[in-house]
Amino acid sequence: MSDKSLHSKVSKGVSRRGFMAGTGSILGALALAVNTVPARAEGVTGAAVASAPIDSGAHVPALVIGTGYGGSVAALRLAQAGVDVHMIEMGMAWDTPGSDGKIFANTTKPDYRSYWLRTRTKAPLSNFLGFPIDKDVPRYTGILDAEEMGGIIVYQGRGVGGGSLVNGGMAVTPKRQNFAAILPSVDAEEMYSTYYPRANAGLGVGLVDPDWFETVDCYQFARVGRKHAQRSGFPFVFVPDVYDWDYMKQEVAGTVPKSAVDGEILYGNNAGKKSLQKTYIAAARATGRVAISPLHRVTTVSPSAGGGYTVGMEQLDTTGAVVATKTVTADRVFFAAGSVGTSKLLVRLKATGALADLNDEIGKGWGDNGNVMCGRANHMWDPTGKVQASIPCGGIDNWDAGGAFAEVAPLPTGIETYASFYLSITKNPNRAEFTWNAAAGKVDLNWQTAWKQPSIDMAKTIFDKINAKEGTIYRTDLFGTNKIWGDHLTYHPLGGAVLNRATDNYGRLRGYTGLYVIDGALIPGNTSVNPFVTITALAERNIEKIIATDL
Ligand code: FAE
Repeated sequence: MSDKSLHSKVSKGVSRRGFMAGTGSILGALALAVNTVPARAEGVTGAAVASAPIDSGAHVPALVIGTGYGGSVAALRLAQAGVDVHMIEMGMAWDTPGSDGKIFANTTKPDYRSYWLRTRTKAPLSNFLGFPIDKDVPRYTGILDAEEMGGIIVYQGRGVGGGSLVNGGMAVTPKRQNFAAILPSVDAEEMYSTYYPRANAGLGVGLVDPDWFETVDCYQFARVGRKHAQRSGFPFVFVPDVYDWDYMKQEVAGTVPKSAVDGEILYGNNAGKKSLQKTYIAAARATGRVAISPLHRVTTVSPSAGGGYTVGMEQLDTTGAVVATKTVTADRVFFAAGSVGTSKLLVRLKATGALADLNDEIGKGWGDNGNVMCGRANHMWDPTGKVQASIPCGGIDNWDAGGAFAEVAPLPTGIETYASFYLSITKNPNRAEFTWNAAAGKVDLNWQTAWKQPSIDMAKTIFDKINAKEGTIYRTDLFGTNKIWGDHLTYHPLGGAVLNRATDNYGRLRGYTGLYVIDGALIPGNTSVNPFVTITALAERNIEKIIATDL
């Protein structure tokens, strides 16, 4: 795909609307069957190797750590500027079907592909009707990492495409009046006139057809969510997404294999979702200048004697075992391992002396984007539907009044649950710090579960009122027994190497020429909406400046 075609994809409807938030929710899995690893799944490792992994001793002009949003933007734009790029990705390539003929597992049937090196699933919704739903699965380099960081579980995508492989695709540009609080040192005019439109174009963002939305069973849950919101005086807004809406129409019409309408999302989507593999990464590969090494995990970065940087890495097999260690050199290194991945690397490298001149802002300013989940129990006359599209398309906007935006999220269980489910993004002011734990030889995060209370309070400004109006109650069976709030997790980690603090105003790490941060670690903890459009737009802004002035 050419850059031109990437840009030509901006949906006019989307860019005019000044979107509102939603979130990438997605949900628990009602697992019934657990697969074992089929013998041919091992071939996935082979496929990764076949995609030309980097050789030990190699030298590359630009090395990008991670293949999520920030990394993919950096790779594409550097390559277009004539720079050869090698991307290093700890997860799999996700380009080879398993024994069921599909690359990705269904949300309702997690299997060996679903979790990153776990022997038991860790579904965001842990319970249903009070019963735990997690299942044993074979340990494998699966797609979703549920990383337990002290007081919070941070969900992240693993593989070529990063979070775009597992997320809900909700592609939201924050309201302009909120931007100064999100990235105070960045020129808003420039972002809204150039970089947000460029990011939306590159990502292929579009909006559900509002007329079609009114007619289909798979969005009954959202129409019920809208009705309840509006009856309590809250605005309901449509939220853009990177799902191919025409494909979803065909799914509903029964003319193509079902994907979102069959609940595919949390463990990957086999058809309609425009993950980075189909957008930025496809365009980057098409330049002929970008190579990717999947199942390679960067462990060290340090200055080389002859200039540039020495980068150490481990090659993994699909059990997570290290099968090789490699050392390469690079003129420039872009940290794009995600907020947690980049922060953990930088904190360790500073503390252990490999990058001792990094400043004291490294590891600071981390937030959860105020994520909190809850469910409401509807009356029998308000069913939310047996079939629910896994792609959310609307939400309740109470940001100005209460500091919350609540995505009306699907619960694609395949049965009628009479539940309305929500993932709220809230204005939570708490910020945590990553620190080096020398005794344990690992990086810790000091987030406390109790720090979610401001998020719960803000979400309650919406749902207490709706419950009072509708005569309904909260579900207490989704996150344990007798537990209303999903306050144990985030889908939206942000910060840890904050722009204009740990780096300069364009992501250049202070203390080292040629080292850059270009992912969610730059954003100080909250975007007021789902983060990936902002991460992409900021990366577009920063890489343009870096190419113009540093190369
Ligand atoms: P990210 O996409 O996480 O990419 C980092 C990559 O680096 C990953 O592929 C890692 O495997 C790799 N990596 C990490 N450490 C290393 C290492 N040492 N060596 C090599 N590779 C490494 O980073 N956001 C939205 O805007 N809308 C949504 O609808 C939405 N829904 C979500 C639903 C779920 C379930 C989840 C988990 C997230 C969701 N998000 C959503 C968040 C979004 O995916 C996330 O903000 C971005 O993916 C972050 O982009 P980054 O480029 O920072």
